[in-house]
Amino acid sequence: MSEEKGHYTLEEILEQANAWRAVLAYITGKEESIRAFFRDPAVDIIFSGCGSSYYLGIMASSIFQTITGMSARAVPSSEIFLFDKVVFAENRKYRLVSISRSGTTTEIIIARNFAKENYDLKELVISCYPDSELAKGGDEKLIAEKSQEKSVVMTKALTSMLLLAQLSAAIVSDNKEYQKELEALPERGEEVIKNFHSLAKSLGEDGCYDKFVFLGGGPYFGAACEVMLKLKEMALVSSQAFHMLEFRHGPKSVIDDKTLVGAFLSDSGKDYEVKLLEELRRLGASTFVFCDKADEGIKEVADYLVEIDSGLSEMARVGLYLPIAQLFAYYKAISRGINPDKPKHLDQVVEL
Ligand code: F1P
Repeated sequence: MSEEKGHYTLEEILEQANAWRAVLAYITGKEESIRAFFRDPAVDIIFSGCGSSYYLGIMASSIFQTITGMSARAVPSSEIFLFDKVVFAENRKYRLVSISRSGTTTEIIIARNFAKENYDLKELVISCYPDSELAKGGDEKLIAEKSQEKSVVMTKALTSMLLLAQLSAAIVSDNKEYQKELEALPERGEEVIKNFHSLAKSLGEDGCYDKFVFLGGGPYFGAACEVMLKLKEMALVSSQAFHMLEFRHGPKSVIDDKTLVGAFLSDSGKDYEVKLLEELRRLGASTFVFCDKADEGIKEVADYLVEIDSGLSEMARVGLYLPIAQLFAYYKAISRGINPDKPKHLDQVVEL
């Protein structure tokens, strides 16, 4: 066992493609129970989680709704028992999808018990631990067992549980084309990590930025939030996340020449997003742009470019960008002398 700083985090980031392979193998044979759980199209799906698992819920719910057409949204687990009328409307039927790497976070357990007692709903658990309290109490469970982690910060567990949610959407909607795209992720993931590891390292080690903003719309908003959290947790730097065009409405005031703006470009919003980046560069920001295929317009607004060239749709390729953003946060931590395996004030699980 190595004592090297950040050893587990780095290993877990780099082995993501294999973790996704294990998820793809695991899902085979689970199709019927997944279809049965989501059979009633008239229910609203609530994704619940804390921290990274909540941000994963934001990604998963926007993808799930887009792919299946079923109504889905994400809430932090605590909202379920503290503000249940905000979460659940009268005369609606719900299904709960509880997401937790550990399956033991106190709030998600309270939330599930509260929701089951008061709203008579069925629950699907997405986790990495089959014998956790959360997983054992779920009506259905999907477990990314090979994605259990030693590091406090979540990296491969997050993208593996995201893949479980994406595969569920493909299965429920019987969308073979989407399923095929998801099956291509491990191979694409390996290429992306190989091609952009050194960019993530050099930018992470670059000390000329002191403000970090991550932007994304649709399925990429949750990704922007997650990277914002990774930078805070691993590197202890101040970072923010916004919906892409929302950044114009006030937050752009913080921009100066020490600001790095990370942007996950979508297919749906690309033209607007490129114009926004033009504006932010005029204000002094540097841009760290994630896209699939970069045309001239994108190249002109990107100071640092992660062009993954996967050929995959915007709902399939979300997880491909995350290893590079995680590596960026990892090297930022290392260059600041911080051990990303054991971030300040944090434990792997928050148990109250
Ligand atoms: C959720 C979580 C993590 C966070 C922190 C504490 O855990 O909030 O996102 O990084 O280390 O726990 P879980 O419910 O997914 O196990």
